[in-house]
Amino acid sequence: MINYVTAGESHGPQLTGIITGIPAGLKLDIKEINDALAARQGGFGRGDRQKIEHDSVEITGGVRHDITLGSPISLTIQNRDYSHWSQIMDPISPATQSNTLRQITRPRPGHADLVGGMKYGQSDLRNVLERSSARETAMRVALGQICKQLLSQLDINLIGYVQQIGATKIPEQDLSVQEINNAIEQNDLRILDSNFVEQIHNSILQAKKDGDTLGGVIKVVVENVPAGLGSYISWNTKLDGQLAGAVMGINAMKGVEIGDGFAAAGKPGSQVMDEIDWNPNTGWSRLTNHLGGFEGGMTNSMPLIIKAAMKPIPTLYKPLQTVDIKTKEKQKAQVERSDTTAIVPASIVVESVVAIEIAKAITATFEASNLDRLQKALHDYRKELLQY
Ligand code: EPS
Repeated sequence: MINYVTAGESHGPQLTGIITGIPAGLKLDIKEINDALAARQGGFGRGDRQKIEHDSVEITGGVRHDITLGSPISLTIQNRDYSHWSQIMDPISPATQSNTLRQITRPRPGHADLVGGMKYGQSDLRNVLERSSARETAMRVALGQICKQLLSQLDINLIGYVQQIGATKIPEQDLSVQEINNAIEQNDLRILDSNFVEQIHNSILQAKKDGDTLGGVIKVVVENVPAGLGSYISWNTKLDGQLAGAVMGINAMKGVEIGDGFAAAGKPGSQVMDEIDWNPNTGWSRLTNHLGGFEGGMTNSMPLIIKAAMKPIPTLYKPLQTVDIKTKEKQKAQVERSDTTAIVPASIVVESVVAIEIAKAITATFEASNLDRLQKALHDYRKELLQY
């Protein structure tokens, strides 16, 4: 079964990730992983940090001649910015006056700063900021893209894109993963309709001028997932619950929806349930997909639709009120270099964690030591479902 852990601070030497449970025999496309890392760095509204970084992954275990071995896969991504922070973020040298400069004592509302300091007993909130920073999501993307490549070998494809930035909502279209991919590649906002680009660029520029930030909504579509992943038998085996937890576990997420989500709550059942259909060639399906591909915590063979609401970034250049943790004086919050919006990068992060959770469910359901065997097991299972 797939499991993973990441380590590393935002301005420390590097990010490290280890993922277990990836079958042996998967050919990894490192360029594809690096392309996703580059995409996560991009998008309109990013700050100056991304001019310094050039994220690319180094594989240090679990892979030989670009084929996975079935053993834990370990990855690293260098933080180039560490060269500017090597004294302050030195993991080994004891603290001195000169290497503890740039302390943070004025917590930013909405950031982990204050509560993290209280919980871990930190007098320099940098010790919180460094790990709570969304820099860590670079590694989740690298790990998630390995899972995306595994899913693609099982004919399961997915994509994350941006549905709303600030108050601007992009009208929805019923498109395949490939069509979504083609549409969002046309602009630097990962939105379906490039006609909105100028308006959104202006709103991001305005927010930046105002010292403010913007959030948004991300949508992930997963195609060709077989029915029956997850289970109704216990709350903690429901796959929609696991997905929601993983998505909410991404920095700044404040809401997760499956299918019509909150909108379904206000409609009569007749407009929400997806009527059942059967065809001798394609098997079971639903006439609509309001429930986003889930019934009873299990996939039902319709595309999975997962949405995530991201709050605006809490670091404001026009800071809000806070209280200095040392002097207890009312102050303006610390201003740190940051992004105006990170909704575009977050869409790749959400896609990546969704890929991990689906891959996790598949490798927990079928024998997955080896890719050929897993492919065969899934093929047989799909055939069996067709004959149900
Ligand atoms: C972040 C603050 C900024 C972002 C960072 C997340 O970093 P810095 O303080 O170094 O400018 O750029 O995101 C990344 C570094 C990244 O790679 O996504 C924060 O406080 O969460």
